[in-house]
Amino acid sequence: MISFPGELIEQLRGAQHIAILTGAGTSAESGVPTFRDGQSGLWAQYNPQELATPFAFQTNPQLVWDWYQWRRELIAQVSPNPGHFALAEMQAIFHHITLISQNVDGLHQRAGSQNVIELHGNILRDKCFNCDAAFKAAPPAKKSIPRCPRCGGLARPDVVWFGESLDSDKLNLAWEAAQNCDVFLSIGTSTVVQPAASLPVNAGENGAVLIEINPQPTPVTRLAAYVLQGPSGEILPQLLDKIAN
Ligand code: BJW
Ligand code: ZN
Repeated sequence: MISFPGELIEQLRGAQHIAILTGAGTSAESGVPTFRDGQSGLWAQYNPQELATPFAFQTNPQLVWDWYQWRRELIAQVSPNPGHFALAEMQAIFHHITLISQNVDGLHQRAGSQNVIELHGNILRDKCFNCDAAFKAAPPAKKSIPRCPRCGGLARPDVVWFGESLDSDKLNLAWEAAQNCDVFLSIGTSTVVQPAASLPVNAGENGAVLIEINPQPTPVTRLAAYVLQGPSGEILPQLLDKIAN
């Protein structure tokens, strides 16, 4: 059992508005690889410039498509972990929680979370590379790239690649939550990818109590009032138990 500082529990219980930012580490215990973890992260094996940029898709659409289809297949086979469920339950108990995720795997929603702000999109949707029209994602087994029913352009996953802008409505909601919360939790993210990485910094500058949950230090660690070092799938259920009882 983890022993949480009493003050941390009091601050969570008394918070008017809690904002939560999650990253790939939140899904690690479900079996979804993170991006930047040494040996196991996706970027240890694959070059982001060849897979997660519009230029990569323009240059070699089939390579990019195959990689996303492989990840879709993987995600279809996994389930939310106790960390996802604890966050969903927290949202149900405290109605003043904004959940912001960089994850594209939809596992928060599958665990029951509502109104998730998906900053980097969702891998389970496709959109047209040419005209942006949204359409239902191809099944993971589909090897050929579907065409847009509207303009004939190639389908691509509805995720945000490097060099692409985030949806401005979602980003505004995330900024608002970071600026107005009194407690901000940064969970399972390396906080190196902008603009998401600025959310905890911004919240801290606006007076929020910053809490980090991560087995490894990140740029946020030195700014955080509380650092809960360890896997979110273990820490979050215990934290929920403590604040709810
Ligand atoms: C555990 C755990 C366990 C392990 N429990 N924890 C300003 C300065 C410098 C650069 C830029 C800037 N502004 C924009 C940029 C460029 C770029 C950027 O930030 N680059 C940096 C890398 C330097 N940003 C962009 O291009 C963004 N667009 C943008 O800003 O548009 C405007 C603009 C354009 C051009 C120029 C300037 C402005 C878009 C970013 C899109 C990111 N896309 C990806 C791919 C999504 C699709 C896909 O899935 O394929 O999003 S990249 C990847 O990183 C993915 C993630 O959401 C994102 C963040 O990663 P995350 O979640 O933090 O994962 P990891 O792996 O990094 O960390 C995992 C953590 O978990 C670790 O800390 C572990 O310790 C921990 N962990 N097990 C808890 N069990
Ligand atoms: Zn189109």
